[in-house]
Amino acid sequence: MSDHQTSVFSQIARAPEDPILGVTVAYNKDSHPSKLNLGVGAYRTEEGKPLVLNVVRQAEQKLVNDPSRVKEYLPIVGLADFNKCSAKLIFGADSPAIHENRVATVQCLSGTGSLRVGGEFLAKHYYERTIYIPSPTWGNHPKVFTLAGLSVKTYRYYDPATRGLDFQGLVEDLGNAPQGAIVLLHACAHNPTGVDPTVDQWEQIRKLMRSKGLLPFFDSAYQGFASGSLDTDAQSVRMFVADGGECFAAQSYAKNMGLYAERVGALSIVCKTADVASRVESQLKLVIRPMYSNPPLHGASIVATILKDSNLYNEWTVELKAMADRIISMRKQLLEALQARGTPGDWTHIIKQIGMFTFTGLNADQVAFMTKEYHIYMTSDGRISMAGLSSKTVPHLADAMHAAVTSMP
Ligand code: KET
Repeated sequence: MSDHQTSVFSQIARAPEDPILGVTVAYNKDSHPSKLNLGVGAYRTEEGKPLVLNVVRQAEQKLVNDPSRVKEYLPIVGLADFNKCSAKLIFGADSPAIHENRVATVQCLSGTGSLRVGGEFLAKHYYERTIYIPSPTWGNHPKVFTLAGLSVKTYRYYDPATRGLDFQGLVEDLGNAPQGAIVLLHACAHNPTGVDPTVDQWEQIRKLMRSKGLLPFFDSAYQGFASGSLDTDAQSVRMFVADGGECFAAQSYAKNMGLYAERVGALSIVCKTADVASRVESQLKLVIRPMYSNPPLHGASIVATILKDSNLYNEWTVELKAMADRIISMRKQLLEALQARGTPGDWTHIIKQIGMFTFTGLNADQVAFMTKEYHIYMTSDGRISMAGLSSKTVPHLADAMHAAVTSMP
């Protein structure tokens, strides 16, 4: 029975806010003057302002001044220059895989879109539809891959007792994975833990995975943000490409170029031969066309302009290093502030962890307390975006952490 007063959706349940982006929604509703958003991984300046990189401004100016530019559709795979430069950025300009035309690269909607297109491709064309993701991992990973049609399992990654890598657990779990299973790896600056394998451990992971035919799928959302060097942060990926084996890489320019809202990223699939790569690319087009047809032009043009021009590229590396260094200095300041307050516990993991986030070890109740009493917003797993912190706000955060730890141990 239907009547015109009743919506066909009247039975619909209200969905919860996203665990990460919902933190910003709650923050925006708070009118307290000293509120602080340390939820989403977005870089802010010492003044607490979003940053548009100088090289991005310059590239945009160049684009605006070029009257030959038009707004025609891009090809399904995106901007050719952007794809070429993106592959070079992650695999290295001298990568044999690139020179041998064994890499299929498609422009996608930032890191998330690249993961989703890669996931859909695998669900359609790969024989083992299980993907292993680290525990814990970025909260969107299980949703992206499940909706893509893969079956998601986890492998041990982080040990809360040592606040470090559970290397033995990782090796055991990947060792027990079925032959051919897909393995999601964070290329660097693991989110949310800030804990990365050492080069030696990467080598062991690589050998184990290759011996079992496990398929590596790298998520590279923070290249340059971990060490401040684009090459150092791509080392894990390059080790897996150097052995001649196959590998997936999803790149995002949201963080390292500050292009969050432009939604610009790339999916690369390194194949054994050029012939396979070109057939893979032809099938990627069949995934993309019915999903969003073809990608947007503006962000990709900015990235290509910067990556093609050696002056802009060099300037970018300097600006990127400055962002990475500011985060490292926030780590030092926060640790010192907690030590100065005599906050119970060992907090040295704050300076040992890498990348945008500190995985504090604070529990959900302590986080809720800090939000209620101090108007500090962060994800309930105790993750703090260090990029949202400044010298001015460190004392406020340290006060809140101290109170949370001492009043609700
Ligand atoms: N991978 C990882 C590991 C990641 O942390 C993010 C974003 C992405 C991919 C996707 O980013 P994109 O904007 O699609 O290029 N992480 C931050 C923002 C978010 O959750 O969307 C975050 O963890 O705060």
